[in-house]
Amino acid sequence: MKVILFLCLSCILTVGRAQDDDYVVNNKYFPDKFMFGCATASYQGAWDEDGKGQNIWDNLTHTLSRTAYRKIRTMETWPCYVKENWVLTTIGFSISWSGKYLPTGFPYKINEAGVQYYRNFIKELKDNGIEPLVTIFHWDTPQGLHEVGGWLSEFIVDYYAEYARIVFQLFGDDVKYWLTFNEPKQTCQQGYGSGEKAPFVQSHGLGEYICTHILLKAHAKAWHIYDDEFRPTQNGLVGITIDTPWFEPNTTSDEDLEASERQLQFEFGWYANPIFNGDYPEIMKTRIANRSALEGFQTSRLPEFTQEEIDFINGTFDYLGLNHYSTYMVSAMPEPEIGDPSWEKDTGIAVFQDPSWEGSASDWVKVTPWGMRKILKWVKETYNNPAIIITENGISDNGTLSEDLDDESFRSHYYKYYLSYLRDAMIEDGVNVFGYTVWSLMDNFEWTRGYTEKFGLYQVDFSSGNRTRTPKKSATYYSKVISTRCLVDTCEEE
Ligand code: GBH
Repeated sequence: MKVILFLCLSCILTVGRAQDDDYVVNNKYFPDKFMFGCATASYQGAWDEDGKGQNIWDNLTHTLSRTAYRKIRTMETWPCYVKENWVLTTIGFSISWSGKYLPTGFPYKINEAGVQYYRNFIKELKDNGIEPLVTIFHWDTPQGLHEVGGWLSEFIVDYYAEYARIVFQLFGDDVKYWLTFNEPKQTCQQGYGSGEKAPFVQSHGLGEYICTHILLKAHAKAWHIYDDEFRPTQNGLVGITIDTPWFEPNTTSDEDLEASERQLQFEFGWYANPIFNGDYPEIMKTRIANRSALEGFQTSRLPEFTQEEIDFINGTFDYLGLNHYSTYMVSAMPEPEIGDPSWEKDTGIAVFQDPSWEGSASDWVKVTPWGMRKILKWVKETYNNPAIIITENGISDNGTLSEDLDDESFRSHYYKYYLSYLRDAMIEDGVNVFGYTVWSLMDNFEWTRGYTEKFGLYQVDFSSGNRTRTPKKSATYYSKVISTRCLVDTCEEE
């Protein structure tokens, strides 16, 4: 009886928040200079290119068969937009650390053909008026570095920094927008904490903190290398992409408001706070230290930065990349019992989604466009109004070949409303958003979910020899948004 009552109450309470029936789509033109584009990532497209080296995902999907899916080789990214005469202003892609130009992941062996491949690609983009937005690391740790400790070894800081230096040297004359890492939380928390992503290390409440501590130093080192050695001649910008959902307080109680703030700090502030404000969020330092002591640890499971490290990491950004897809509800809960540690217990918050929210092929992506405005406003207020580009935002279908092309009321609708709330955030809340790239240009390899969740504006037929690509209706909608800078039929100046 109690349970039923609770469920009904929560339905009534959440309906108003979830749906904003009177909401009117923003009809103000986007600024002329706003960068619109598509995002992609190296490993999720091509595999087995000539001379490419192994990374931890190759190893898991092929050698160890740890995921149910084997990677299929797709065609290059570029013919797609060129052929269709897209009006993209930017395209995001990542460089593979152990890719064709650096097959071992180590700088002692550079493959000229691989260098030429990236140079041609970047030139092709620029010739078509498209600004390359390049991610240096999107989860594909070279296998050789993994075998000597990967992101749990301090040694990787210098190896990553050296890799970044080479990338700046080779391509920095033409690339003006760099991102050091894509979603470090997924590399660390999923790779070394929960163990849901490669390299599948399960070290709850310990491995993810060690990984993050090391990764943040690698990020800072790459930023400093650019700042000292390349910025004077290349004049580009170096940022980092951090992902976060919006966390909506379940009620307006002080406890639930605090839960929302705390969850955002554990999820996003964990990475953003050291880079933007100098150290881990206070709430993380306090909670993890307290829980560690009660668990019997001699020191906090959250490592401490020295003052020198704080000074080195603080301020290492020129802009922020934000990946945002969906929203969760949060509520305060009793302190989790002391026992085996975990990041979730360290947060101590109940996180859930509203069953009435429209879903997708990915259980974590619900259509909650209002969260876009809230997260942007929160980031602006918490980190002193940084320049932001939304580097990923999108929704998945099941990839049923004939049905999913007709995605007007699904994917086009998602983009229209997310972009509308984004535009609201710019106008109403003064958030400094300068660009947006959808995830993703084409259907691709969705990590441990293989080819079951498809985020592309272009459908890829993975069973056809040349991987036939067909635009979904959302591709047409988005292309129109870019060329008109307007989400609806007619727009007006701000
Ligand atoms: C992005 O991450 C990735 O950057 C991109 O490579 C990927 O293709 C894209 O998402 C679409 O998935 O399994 O319920 O625990 C988005 C952030 C964080 C979303 C981890 C999935 C796991 C949810 N991701 N999250 S769950």
